[in-house]
Amino acid sequence: RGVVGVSKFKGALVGALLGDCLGAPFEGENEPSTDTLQEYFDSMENPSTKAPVKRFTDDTAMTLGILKSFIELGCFDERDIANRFVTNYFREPNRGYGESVVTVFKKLRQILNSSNRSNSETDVWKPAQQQFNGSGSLGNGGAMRIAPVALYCYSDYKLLLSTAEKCTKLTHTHKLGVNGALLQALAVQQSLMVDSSQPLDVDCFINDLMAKMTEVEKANGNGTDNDIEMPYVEQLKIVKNLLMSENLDDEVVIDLLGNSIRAQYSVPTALFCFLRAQKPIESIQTENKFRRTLQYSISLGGDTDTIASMAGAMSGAYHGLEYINEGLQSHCEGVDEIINLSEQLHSIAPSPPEHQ
Ligand code: F2R
Ligand code: MG
Ligand code: MG
Ligand code: MG
Repeated sequence: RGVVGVSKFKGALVGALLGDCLGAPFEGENEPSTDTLQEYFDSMENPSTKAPVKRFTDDTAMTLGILKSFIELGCFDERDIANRFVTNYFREPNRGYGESVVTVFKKLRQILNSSNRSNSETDVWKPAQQQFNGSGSLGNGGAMRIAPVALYCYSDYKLLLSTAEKCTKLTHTHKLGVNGALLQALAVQQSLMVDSSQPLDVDCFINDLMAKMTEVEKANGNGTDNDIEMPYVEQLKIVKNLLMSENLDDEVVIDLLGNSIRAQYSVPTALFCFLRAQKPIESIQTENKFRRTLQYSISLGGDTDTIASMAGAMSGAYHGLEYINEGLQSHCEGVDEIINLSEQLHSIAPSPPEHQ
């Protein structure tokens, strides 16, 4: 287990940012046409294309909050992250946040502003627990912002799981919301750890994730009231089967894996897009597997910014920044800032024990 290079840190966060910015214009649409997306990506790869910069959405706003908190405090601090979520939301409420998570921000603002109160009145975990009559959110809002946790904790598996869980539970406490974020964190961490100079062993990658998610779902419970014991492991089995099939029918992928704002029906989809893009896709003309990952993610429609962002984090973590087309980068808001922050996060992230 070696030390992960800075290019992979930058790739992961630039990948997440580009997926968000480039996917956002299509969020909530039915599948955009193949031609529309081919032209869109061709023009975005051209740095001289004159187009308004693509703005990032809540996915990146929340990622930046976590990233800056790690950098400034050098550790995970729930109150600081909660405060950044709240401050960022009230400064820029029009970044396309989830409908219900706003209730959490409003309650958190009161809690964070209150002084001289009892502990239970200043408990930052409470508002998320109260969502949806106490069942908690199962949206993908925990997963979409988890990349900085995967990077900061990459060398310590237990710390990665516990930190990702806490970070998610500030807004999402439903088991499906939490376990979805854990799956995303594990997928980004695995992508960091594999050597991109070798072809990706897709089978090995998915088998490793299945083994880890089996442990996670056994330990955490599944959060469903139906008889599916391990919903994420089930979704991963579908990912594996789809990866083995020669034909790739978008309708089948959407039907089996989903493209919605629910974590269960978007995190495995993002993983599938990343892994499927290791091979050519007939409807997409590019040799670049990072671009292919984003273009394919967006082509499925639905929650395009978030699925492309999560898949982009995995792909960028695997390939590293140098692999990501500079033209694509130049059309997205906040790229220089996130590259700079990635460098800072890399300099403080603990190395594997044998390298310390
Ligand atoms: N919100 C959006 N997109 C829609 C509007 C964007 C549009 N382009 C615009 O600019 O106006 N995108 C963002 O939201 C998703 C992440 O959401 P998050 O953070 O998980 O939010 P929330 O509110 O917790 O959950 C979202 C919805 O999921 C349903 N839901 C969640 N838990 C539920 C439960 N236990 N029972 C029933 N339903 C549950 C609810 O409908 C929530 O409102 C990302 O796509 C991000 O890009
Ligand atoms: Mg968004
Ligand atoms: Mg299509
Ligand atoms: Mg979204």
